[in-house]
Amino acid sequence: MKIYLNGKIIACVGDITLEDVDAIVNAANSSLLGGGGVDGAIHRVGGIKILEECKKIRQTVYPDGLPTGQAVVTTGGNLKAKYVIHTVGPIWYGGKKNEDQLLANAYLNSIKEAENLGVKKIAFPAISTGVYGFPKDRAARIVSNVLREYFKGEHKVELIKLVFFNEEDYDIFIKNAEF
Ligand code: AR6
Repeated sequence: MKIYLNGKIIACVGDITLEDVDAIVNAANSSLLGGGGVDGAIHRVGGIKILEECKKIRQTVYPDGLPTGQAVVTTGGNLKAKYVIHTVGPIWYGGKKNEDQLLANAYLNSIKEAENLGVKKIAFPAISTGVYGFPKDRAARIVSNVLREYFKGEHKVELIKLVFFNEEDYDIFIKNAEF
């Protein structure tokens, strides 16, 4: 575990579905109807209620799916976390399709949703760095810069945990983060 910015950021190894924070972020896809990776795990542990709420979001605000970089909220179902913030990270196409900015947007819009909920402690998985193929070292630089800037300004969220699924991903983050 590594602590940054006076305890405002914690990077650690773990399973995000077990995190005891106010809200966990899901690396979803634009369908919001589930998938593999961390998305599959969150729906599996959180239960059917989350999927039902996602379906409702699709029927109302986002009939064409959640655009990349945006975020929406459901309750946490059976998870310890009270809420799940679902965001869609960019698919990596080589870096010329605005992937960096879209990844930053996914983090920032998720934080915005947390602020709207009035919650203080949230946890993120390493969005886009699995199936979506975003380079992990590059993601570490982008995410650390986005979060550093967030905490520099006026901020309502007090703790952001970055939960890596294995030691290797955690190490890549630690080596490349620019706090
Ligand atoms: N806790 C924490 N991190 C996890 C967990 C977990 N339980 N399970 C996996 N990870 P991915 P993406 C890590 O592929 O790249 C889904 O099918 C994993 O090791 O879950 O944004 C969605 O439905 C990796 O580091 O998300 C989308 O279709 C990170 O979470 C698509 O994948 C993200 O990997 C999204 O792809």
